[in-house]
Amino acid sequence: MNNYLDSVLKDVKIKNLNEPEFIQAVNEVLSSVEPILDVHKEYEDLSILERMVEPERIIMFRVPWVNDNGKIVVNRGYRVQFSSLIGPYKGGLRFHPSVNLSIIKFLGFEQIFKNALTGLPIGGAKGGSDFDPKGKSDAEVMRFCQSFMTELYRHIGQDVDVPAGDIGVGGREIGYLFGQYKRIRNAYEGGVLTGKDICYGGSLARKEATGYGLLFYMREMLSAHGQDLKGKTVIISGSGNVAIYAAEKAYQMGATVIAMSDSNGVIIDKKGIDLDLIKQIKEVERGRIKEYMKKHSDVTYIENTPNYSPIWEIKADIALPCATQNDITLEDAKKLVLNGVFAVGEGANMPCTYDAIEYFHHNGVLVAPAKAANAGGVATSAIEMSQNSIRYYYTFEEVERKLENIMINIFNDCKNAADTYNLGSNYVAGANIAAFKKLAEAMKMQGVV
Ligand code: NDP
Ligand code: 2IT
Repeated sequence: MNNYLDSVLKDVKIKNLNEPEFIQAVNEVLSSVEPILDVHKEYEDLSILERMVEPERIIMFRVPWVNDNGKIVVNRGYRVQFSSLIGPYKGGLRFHPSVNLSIIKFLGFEQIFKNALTGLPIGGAKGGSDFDPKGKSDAEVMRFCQSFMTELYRHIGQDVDVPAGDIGVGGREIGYLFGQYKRIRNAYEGGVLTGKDICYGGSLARKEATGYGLLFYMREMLSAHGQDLKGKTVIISGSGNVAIYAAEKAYQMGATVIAMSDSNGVIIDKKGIDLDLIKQIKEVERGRIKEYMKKHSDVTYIENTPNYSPIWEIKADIALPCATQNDITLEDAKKLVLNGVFAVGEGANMPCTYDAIEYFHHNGVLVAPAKAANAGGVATSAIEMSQNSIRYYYTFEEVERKLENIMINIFNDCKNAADTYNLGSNYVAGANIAAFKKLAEAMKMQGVV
């Protein structure tokens, strides 16, 4: 790293001492952008990096609500409005007991770059709470969402900040959040949240978008290396929104998904995972993946143990981490390489540690980087916003074609950046550089703000 990068990173480490995920995300970007800083010396004079790593605004708030037993519970709410450089703050809300400021800041930071790659006018943000929707009744989830929105509403708006879903926030939560926002504002401002149901202003294909987009990106990346998905075996961590629709598109492209997981364990079904059953268990019953065995007795189920995910020990051609951050460590990467994996697609945000990515690259494994490969979700959120603005809707096929074109463009941007800076097939660096350049140029034009 050159002196400028080194000093910015040191400063970030000092200022954000107890935020390991945030430091990790900043480190990954700063480790990639040296080649472009060498060409654009003015970026240092303009303090581009210092401005990029500091959120515009952080909001933290108390979320009190009453559970079904009449007890008052207090959670913590967050919204990190990281950058409005190229559009309204935009990014999901995560409800999970592990949520803390470091996690929301890493997600908000990555969102700026991801959103820039979509080519659409959206800034970067993330929010959420340490509330755990698991095991809660619908009424409890509703009361929590109403309390959360009673504070959040004053900070968001369809031209200001547009939240959406992430882990633990799906159609049900977005519905409750939207209802409360509308009630407080006494106005239908459809574009204030995305991921809405179709019946009150959502977009067709938003639910499918992240997973489908990941596979479109994967197809483009493989095709640039003379490969395709036909006949390949795929393992997918997670069985939530991203994982399910990644699996669906993988099947449509001729691959076979042989394993999926949740936070308790992994199901291995060599015949091919029965996706209708996964949807029934996860989307309808909100159950555990283990229940898959009730219908299919000839499959293997392995429990997770702390810091150990058995899914990465399964032999497959392609691995798609679609659960959470730091899911694939260096140890997991070594097992995957030993088992002959040839491509990894990051459906989740920062699912591979930096040393795991380096290990993949050194061993010729192609990596589709999160900021680019999972950008189909937020891109389709932007398409939802534009439909809300024109008070019209596109068909499923129209949205899917737009999504496909966006993913093709994103891959080409990553590849062009990798080619321009002689990075070979390091699309992780390619994505960081392509996004960084757009943001740095916008920052240059807008003055010191
Ligand atoms: P969901 O809540 O729908 O699903 C999350 C899945 O990951 C569940 O199967 C969950 O298992 C598993 N999981 C979550 N946390 C852990 C953990 N700590 N350890 C093991 N497994 C875990 O979320 P999404 O599918 O929406 O999000 C998945 C990932 O994709 C996240 O990293 C998110 O940031 C990213 N993403 C999401 C987008 C979207 O549009 N939704 C867009 C781009 C990225 P369990 O049910 O047992 O908790
Ligand atoms: O990480 C992500 O890109 C998301 N969770 C989706 C964000 C959005 O605004 O649709």
